[in-house]
Amino acid sequence: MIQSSELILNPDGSVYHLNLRPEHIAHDIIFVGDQNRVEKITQFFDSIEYSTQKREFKTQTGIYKGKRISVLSTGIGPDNIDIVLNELDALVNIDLETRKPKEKLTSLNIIRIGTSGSLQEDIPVDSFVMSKFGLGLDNMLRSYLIDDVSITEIEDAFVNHTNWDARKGKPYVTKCSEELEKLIESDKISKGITATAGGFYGPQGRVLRLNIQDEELNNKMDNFSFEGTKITNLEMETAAIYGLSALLGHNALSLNAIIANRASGTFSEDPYKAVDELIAYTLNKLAEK
Ligand code: R1P
Repeated sequence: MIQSSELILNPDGSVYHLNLRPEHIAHDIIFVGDQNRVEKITQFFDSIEYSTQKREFKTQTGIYKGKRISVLSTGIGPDNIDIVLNELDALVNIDLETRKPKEKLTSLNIIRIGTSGSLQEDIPVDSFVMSKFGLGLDNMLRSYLIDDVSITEIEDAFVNHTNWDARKGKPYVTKCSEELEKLIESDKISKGITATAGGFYGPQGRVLRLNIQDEELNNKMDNFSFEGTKITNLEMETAAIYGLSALLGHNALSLNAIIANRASGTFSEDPYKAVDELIAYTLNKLAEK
């Protein structure tokens, strides 16, 4: 039995941070970072059956073209992804009454619709990127036993290529769900490795007033390629989502609208438009499933 200090439930039986009970979530779930993006998606739904919010975690569940979908905001960063994935998994794979893992496990389908900065000149602002792999520059996933899901060959190649300082912890590489990749892919979407940082400024090479440990890191990432696959973009959730989903038995895919190009120093003139287009594209693909 899992103790109440380890799996914390609210008085109404909902999981501690997400405020959700098992009946409140669909098996197809869209993640967004920004809580205001939840309604940008559910405004297209035929109906909404449930809404809740605690802190940055806002969830709405409803029907889109006959399909039950939940949309959930994760907030920013891999630490939040740890909370979101563990609590969602508890909703489907732990009996909250007996506090024991279920024998028959359920796989959720998770698609992130995010915003991100491109590292490649030829992946311009307002385009879309699908993350074939997540490259975690944070250390969150390394609290778990990840040998079965992490891709050591790419990790080692990246560490060598960047002369990565071991004091920052070893980067981890995780993979998307091939099933969801096939469902969503099209010639409109670039594919590559998405680097996930544990912060927005120093961890992504932005210098304001503080010196950073490796000023050349973004250039080195831009030049990195593993068997022809390049690092396309830099954001703050994908590698953690892929890693925890793989460990827990869920299917995950991350899509990002490129709103900044770090190589050319440009920012989208209308970032909301690109996000809206990616939302419409993804919802229609999900409805076809
Ligand atoms: C940083 O501004 C946030 O934006 C990006 C990053 O991953 C980080 O969460 O994604 P979202 O727009 O989905 O939040």
